[in-house]
Amino acid sequence: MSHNAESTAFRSALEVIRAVEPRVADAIGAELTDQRESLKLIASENYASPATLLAMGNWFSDKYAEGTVGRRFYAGCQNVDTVEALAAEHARELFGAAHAYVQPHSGIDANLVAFWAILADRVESPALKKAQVRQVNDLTEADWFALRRELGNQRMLGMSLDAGGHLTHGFRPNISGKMFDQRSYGTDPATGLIDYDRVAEAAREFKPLILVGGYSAYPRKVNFRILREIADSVGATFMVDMAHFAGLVAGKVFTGDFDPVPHAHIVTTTTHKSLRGPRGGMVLCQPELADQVDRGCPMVLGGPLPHVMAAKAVALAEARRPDFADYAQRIVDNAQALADGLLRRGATLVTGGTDNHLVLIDVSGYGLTGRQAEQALLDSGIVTNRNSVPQDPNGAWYTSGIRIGTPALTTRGLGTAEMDQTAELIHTVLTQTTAGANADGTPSKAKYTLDADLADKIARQATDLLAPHPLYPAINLT
Ligand code: DSN
Repeated sequence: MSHNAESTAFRSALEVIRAVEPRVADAIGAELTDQRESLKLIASENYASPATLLAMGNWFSDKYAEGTVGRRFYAGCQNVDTVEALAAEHARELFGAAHAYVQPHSGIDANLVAFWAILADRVESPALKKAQVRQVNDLTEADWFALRRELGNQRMLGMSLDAGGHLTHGFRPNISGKMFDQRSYGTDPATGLIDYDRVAEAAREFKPLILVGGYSAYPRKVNFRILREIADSVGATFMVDMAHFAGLVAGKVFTGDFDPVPHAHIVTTTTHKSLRGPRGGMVLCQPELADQVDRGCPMVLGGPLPHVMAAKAVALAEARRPDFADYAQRIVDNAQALADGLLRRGATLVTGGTDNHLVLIDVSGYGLTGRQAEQALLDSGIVTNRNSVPQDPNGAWYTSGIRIGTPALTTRGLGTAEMDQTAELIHTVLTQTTAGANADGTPSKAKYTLDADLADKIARQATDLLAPHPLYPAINLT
């Protein structure tokens, strides 16, 4: 691929857009500039390849394709079939999965598909048999609810939010918290690590229908073999949400007990985090759940997004190349270098380090809330997000943590030496930021003071760090 072709493609696209609404073209250009100039440490973000980005900007967006490959509710889906089948094939091969469903629009959607599939498998199949009907639509509503009450156990056991679990694992601001009676497993207060004996105990007491593994802010490997054994011991379905670490599974950094695919009945993911694809979701499952999973649209999803499925096929093809394994390993090497750099300078890290792509700094040691730290870092050109730490006294809004991750900077080509320099920049900002006070003199959880000249200096240093690693080097919009 010539550099020229990428540049021409994006420049031409912007020219076409500019002719209709120049402010959109300007915003797209400005977003590239902003992303190029900031030290992106948001653990859930990345930079998709030009091929992946371009696969999304076309007439596949115009097509309705409800249904599945070869079985659509609309005519003329032959090309959508091609890209959906390709994306699913790449996903199956990449992850060694029996079945892949690539339609979910996001991680929440993928989880909803999985929840429905599990409920339907557990409730619908026996219910249909009992009512001697062929499909759920043939049940009266009263029959359906009666049977679900009789047969349904809608309990979910997942990792608690402040230990690093995700909202969609049964928490109230998400529909999963309404669909399921939820109980959480946390982490050991002394080590910050999952205590599998405690998970087993909770499972024995609660008898969940679904045991959920996976996280969005836990900086360690999870032993999925043990979690599967726990699920089996109480007859639960074992579901893993690998959205954050799918790239590490794809790149074979997480193998054996730490690869969820051979152990879980069903695995969900997003495609845009460490996996470095387009913004979207995906479900992998064992054969017995495949029929229910494929009913995702229209059961819980709107019409599939064929342009995004095309981009998923491209990104998954990229992830099957040998260099993706090297990329995945470098993500972890960088996260460990960042963690070591912070620890050496005196930071407190949840679990004392990392063995995945993310690091969780407990910023209370700097006398700050997560919100103050997040803003002070942003003032200094360092983009992170605030995050709860286990047993967080500041709740989910202000928090006591900053979550940082390395997938994006690793894509740009930064290495371990630059991670140490990044640790220095973060530590300098956090030590030089002072928590502010409210008008009545009480401590504020949001206000802070950071010398503007220092923030500018750090931002310049951050830009210098990025300079040898230009983002999308082939793309010149001017
Ligand atoms: N919002 C994603 C994250 O940042 O982890 C998870 O949904």
